[in-house]
Amino acid sequence: MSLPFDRQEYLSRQESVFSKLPRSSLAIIPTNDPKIRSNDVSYPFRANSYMLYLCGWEEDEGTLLATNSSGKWVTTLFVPDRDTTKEIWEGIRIGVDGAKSWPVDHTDSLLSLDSCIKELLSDGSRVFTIPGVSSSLDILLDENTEAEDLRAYIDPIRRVKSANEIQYMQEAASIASSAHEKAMRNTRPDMGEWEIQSLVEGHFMSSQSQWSFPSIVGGGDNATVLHYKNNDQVIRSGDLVLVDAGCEVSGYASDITRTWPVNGKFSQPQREIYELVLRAELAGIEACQPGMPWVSMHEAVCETIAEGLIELGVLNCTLEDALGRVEGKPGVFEGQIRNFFMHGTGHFLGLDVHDVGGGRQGDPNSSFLLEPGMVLTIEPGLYFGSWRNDISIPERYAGIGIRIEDDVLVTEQGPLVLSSSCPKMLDEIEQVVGKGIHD
Ligand SMILES: [Mn+2]
Repeated sequence: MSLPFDRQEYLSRQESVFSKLPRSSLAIIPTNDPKIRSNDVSYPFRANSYMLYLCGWEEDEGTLLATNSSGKWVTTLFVPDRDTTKEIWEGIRIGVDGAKSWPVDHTDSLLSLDSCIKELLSDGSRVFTIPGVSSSLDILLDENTEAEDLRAYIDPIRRVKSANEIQYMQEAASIASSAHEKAMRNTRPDMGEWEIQSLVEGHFMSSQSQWSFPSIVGGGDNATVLHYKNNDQVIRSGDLVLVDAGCEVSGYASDITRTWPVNGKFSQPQREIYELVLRAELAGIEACQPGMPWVSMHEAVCETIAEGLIELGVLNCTLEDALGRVEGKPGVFEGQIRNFFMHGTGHFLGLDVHDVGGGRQGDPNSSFLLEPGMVLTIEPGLYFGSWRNDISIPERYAGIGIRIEDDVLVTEQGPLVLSSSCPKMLDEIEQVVGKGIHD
């Protein structure tokens, strides 16, 4: 089997991380624990992203250990032993010998991991690990030492993608763009949300990909529930459908949202809100410039939405009241726009769909600047749930939920939209919806 990256790329990632740790320390990177769904059926296994990042080990057990006792970092990958009885049922394992072709210095049996860790701990080395991933490792470390969080050293490195990583992310964005377009082309009134889901996810599967998070397919009011997941309602003519779905290529995620009218024609009120969300999204993308603060996209989006909601008469207040800036907290807005746009503008994207290294816009701890190689989503939305009884929802827009989300790479020349092949403009969408497949 071949790994997504060559040996050198993994080794240079390891070097970037480990060279920042104190000498005479120990780093332990576990993979996820397998999870039982019920009785003897497990959830499909997905390796931990830190493990994939540092050495590409995908099997459902394994731990990477890095030690530095003589001034040089040495890595050992502990993996399950070959076991014919288990392999008859579950497939051939890579095993200790097979794992030697992974980008590590040594391999060893997982059975010797605990005693090896205990021995290394006995000299009082500082220990770094990813907490909350493997419960048995957490217990072992808790009993023997005070482990420190390795994520602080890896996350800033994972934040900036290499050319090879960007290639996989472009592929994931292209597959998800086609999946959305395919679903648009085959949408008709009175379709079930699940049927649209099957068009999107069927395309992922036929492209040898899989979802990077459970797909959201919400018709009408269901689009106003941010993490709607039932996908079990029929969508009537006159309603919009919101589809938030993405896939993975070699572990790298895409995450795209489009909203379209199931009968192929936006009503006037739907058009008004769609145009505003689109304007905000384009302003957010434009703000993805190298050297700009992480909060700049959220600022641009919120300002556009506040102005637009005032223009449409949804808000009857000053721009400042609509935004409700919080002194000393750039990128934090608590004004009336939050009744209708209640989430962040986006997040980093990578091996995790909500990738590490950022935090949400408005988080005062996220004060870094954008750099070429960062990939993030821009995803403003407006939600007028007719079921909301805590705020007043304008009659004209009741039942409308619209979000538009693209995957954006920051380059020296400015933003590059990886999901640009997915229809987004109003007339493009009206031309595509319900028109059948043209691959
Ligand atoms: Mn997203």
